[in-house]
Amino acid sequence: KPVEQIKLPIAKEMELFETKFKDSMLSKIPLLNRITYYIVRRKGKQMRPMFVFLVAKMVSNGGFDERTYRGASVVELIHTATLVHDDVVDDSNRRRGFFSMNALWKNKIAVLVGDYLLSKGLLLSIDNEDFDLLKLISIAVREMSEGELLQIEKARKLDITEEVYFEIIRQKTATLIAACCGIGAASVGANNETVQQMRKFGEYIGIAFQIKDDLFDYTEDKIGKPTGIDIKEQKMTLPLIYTLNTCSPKEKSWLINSVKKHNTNKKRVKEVIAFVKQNGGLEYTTAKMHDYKNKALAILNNYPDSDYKNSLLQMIDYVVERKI
Ligand code: 2DE
Ligand code: MG
Ligand code: MG
Ligand code: MG
Ligand code: MG
Repeated sequence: KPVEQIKLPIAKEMELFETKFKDSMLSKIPLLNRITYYIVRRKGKQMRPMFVFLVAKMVSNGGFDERTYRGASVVELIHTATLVHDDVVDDSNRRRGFFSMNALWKNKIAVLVGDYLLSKGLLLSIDNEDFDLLKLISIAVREMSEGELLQIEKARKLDITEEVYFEIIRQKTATLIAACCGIGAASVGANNETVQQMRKFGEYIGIAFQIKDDLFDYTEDKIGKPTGIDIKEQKMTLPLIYTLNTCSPKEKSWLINSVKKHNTNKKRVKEVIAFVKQNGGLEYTTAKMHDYKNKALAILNNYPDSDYKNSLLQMIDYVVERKI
């Protein structure tokens, strides 16, 4: 398992983190504890805490601080809050192969649980006077909210530009990974230049991560992941944006018509996917993803070799090569 391999140099930290993260959600309200119990059992790969720990260790040559644990808990709390809210916003019933919060408890409860997790994250920093970490995470919260709204405003427009697409994914996805890497560095007292460099590093990986996610919507369904969901939702992502910008006027109006009027017709969506592929939309998008991967690699080159750096290198590979 690639992720297990990557975790090796921080196995002890990840194990201790488990308990700390669980404790960070405790409440006096029984309903909340039932829900957070469900969250912990359905946890994801915990890539974001891994970024916090690996960056903290890489920039300080294995050094560590209790603040690093709090930084990891804060990012995982905020990440969980955003997913809970995202599934409400997207009206999505599934998350990580299980029922989403809103599917099980309805929107009302999901919105409030998201707010609770957000406040617990912010308070964890405030109570410990980790104001530098608090600032980094707060920037990410603001940008994610802006990114979601920018997506609502622009992603269904057929004349969306590549520039706007990249701004949406930078804000909605990359900014949180940027915060993880910045927080990792800041938690061990790295100077501002290093913190900013690590934020950039995280941003590049985050952009590559979302491009990969958007590519999944066009790639053959071999692993039980549905394709064509973004098209059905009329969400324009890079493969389609590129195709719209490079095909003939006649093909363009067919595409526009497909997305505008036939987006719920499965056969037509499959034809759109086939057309995008034939037009080189996936090669183009994959090349862009690799550009961002290489930008992230270039930053890592400034740091001396270590097990932590090695894990971060594997993490970058995992982001662009993963099958789910
Ligand atoms: C996932 O995008 C992006 C999530 C950011 C959500 C941010 C919100 C505002 P996708 P998937 C809702 C911030 C809220 C806070 C801090 C409580 O494309 O496929 O929907 O994972 O991704 O659903
Ligand atoms: Mg979503
Ligand atoms: Mg969403
Ligand atoms: Mg997606
Ligand atoms: Mg996704």
